[in-house]
Amino acid sequence: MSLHEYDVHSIKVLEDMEAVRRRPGMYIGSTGPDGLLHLIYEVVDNAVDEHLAGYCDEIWVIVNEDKSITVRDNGRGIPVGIHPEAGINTVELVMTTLHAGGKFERGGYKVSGGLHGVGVSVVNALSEWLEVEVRWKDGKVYRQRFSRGRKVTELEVVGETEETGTTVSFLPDREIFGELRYNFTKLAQRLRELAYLNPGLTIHLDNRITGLRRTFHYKGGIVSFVKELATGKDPLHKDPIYLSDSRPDRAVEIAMLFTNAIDEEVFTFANCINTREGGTHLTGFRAALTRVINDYAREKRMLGKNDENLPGEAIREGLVAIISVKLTSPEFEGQTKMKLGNPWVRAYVEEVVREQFYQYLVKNPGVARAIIEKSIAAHRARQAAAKARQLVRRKGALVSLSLPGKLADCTSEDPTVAELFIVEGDSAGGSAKQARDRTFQAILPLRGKVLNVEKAGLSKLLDNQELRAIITALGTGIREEFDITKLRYHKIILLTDADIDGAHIRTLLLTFFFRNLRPLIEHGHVYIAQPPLYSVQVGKERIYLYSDEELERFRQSANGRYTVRRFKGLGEMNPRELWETTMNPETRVLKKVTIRDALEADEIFSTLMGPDVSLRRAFIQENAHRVAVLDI
Ligand code: 1YM
Repeated sequence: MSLHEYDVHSIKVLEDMEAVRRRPGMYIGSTGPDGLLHLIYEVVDNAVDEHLAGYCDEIWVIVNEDKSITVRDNGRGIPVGIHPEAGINTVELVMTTLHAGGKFERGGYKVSGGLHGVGVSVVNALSEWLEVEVRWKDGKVYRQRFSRGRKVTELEVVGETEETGTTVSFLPDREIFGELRYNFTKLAQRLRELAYLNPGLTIHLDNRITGLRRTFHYKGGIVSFVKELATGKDPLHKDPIYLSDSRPDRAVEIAMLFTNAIDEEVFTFANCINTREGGTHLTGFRAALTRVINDYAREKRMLGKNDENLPGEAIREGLVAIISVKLTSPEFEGQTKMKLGNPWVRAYVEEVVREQFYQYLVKNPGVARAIIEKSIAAHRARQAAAKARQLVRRKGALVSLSLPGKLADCTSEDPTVAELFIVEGDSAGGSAKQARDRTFQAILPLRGKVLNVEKAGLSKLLDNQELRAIITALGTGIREEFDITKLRYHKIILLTDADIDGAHIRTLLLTFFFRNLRPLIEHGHVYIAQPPLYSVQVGKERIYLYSDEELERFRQSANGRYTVRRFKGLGEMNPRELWETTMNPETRVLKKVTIRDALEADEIFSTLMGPDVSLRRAFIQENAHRVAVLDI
């Protein structure tokens, strides 16, 4: 490569790194807590890719005391030689080149598309410093350092070693991320998920800020994952059903367990990325499942000639399953890039499930019978429920006739302007009732902790007074019965304290909405109010501050005397303050809840309420340290 080419290359590098720093959101989604996690995932993904390529079986993730992150693997090490096309060492190339796809074609089931797979150079661009260490097969340790995407040292030999592997350490740039606060709960969950999806892999998490250490290793892979998800769910058979197929360019693994629960819990992954919006792998799976069950049921005469087919929803009632596909070039689409798009995957998954699930049923007739009997019962129950509903409707017993007693309704009957505040606690509810503009704002106070909706079935859920009050106030009905045209308020605003308890209740409510009233979130009707944490009096003027960072910034810029008051809870605000800061549409700040937020709440919730005691303990400990935030 000539000098000229080299200059052109380095100018391009600087431009690329600058572009990432100017618009970080484009590359990592946000510069909030999720963005920080993204940086870690990006580096971890490279180590996982090395595992998938067959060379690495252990990964360490360390959160250092200075808030820098270290990720280490025992793979081959990023190649240290000069890259034939670029003319610079490959480590530097990987760390400074935005990989726009095809730049360095790497084989295997690499992560691509979506928000992951933007490349580790993005991490480099957004780090105050980044250091790569490669333990190479020539017995030498190589090191190179960067700062904000720019090379600080050449690749140097700094020692000797008998092992191979890569270590990447970096300190996310505070100029971009502000205060560095990691959501350890989410990080632990993701690493745990990766360990489940890759049974040959051990992942260590060492949090030197909290002193918490965990090791994730699941020999049973997704079979153990499904078992864990199904704990407390009354299974129809003991061992999850496991189906798998693997070819050079594609692989699929499915674990499923049928239970007597009502919910369907099917999680899908493509190249270890959680495809929360589903996609072609899910479609193929569902089609095959419905087909196989109906074919088998007819063969065994559990369904008669004149019986209609069992619908998929009835078959999937109580199903807990993981579908994990791996492919060389996944395409991610959908609103949040979390939906698998490759059309051929549908037929592939469908074929594997049709053949192998059918074989399973033939070999396990007892289980087959149990699944089909459950499906028939579920189908009958659904039909009966639908009939009963029709009957009730005809009788004219409309929900809205009996609004909950605690609801302080608004006078307007126009849903498009009406707002419902769901308020934590009676005293805050009282303040809100005084503060509101009753023409369009309704208040529903909630008492105490809302029911744990996780393990509760539908019938129990409807016994819960607080949740029933919400359902009747909204007027829409829930789940299959949900009818958005009956919605009585177009803005549903959750108003909870700005502390851990408040966050907990908000998580519970979001989970409840997500599982029972999802279209409300999809249509953007659900909001979170943002009450201030502090009120500051400067002479005659009063300012409200919404976070510790805002207070810090205020303190740094303030001159003269001022007094700070911290609100311990909503109940401490007088009605005028509550109106000004949180309820008045002219001055308040509302956060619209997205499906992503709700999904996260759902996951956090599962951790909090789920069977993994150590995760729950970690969550609580971390909150006690005030380092983890529930950012919803
Ligand atoms: C702590 C992060 O990045 N490990 C890692 C990265 C690579 C390799 C091995 C690797 C890949 C290949 C061949 C290949 C990367 N290499 C590249 C590139 N851990 C971490 N471990 N040899 C080594 O894919 O062919 C990019 S990442 F481009 F240089 F091949």
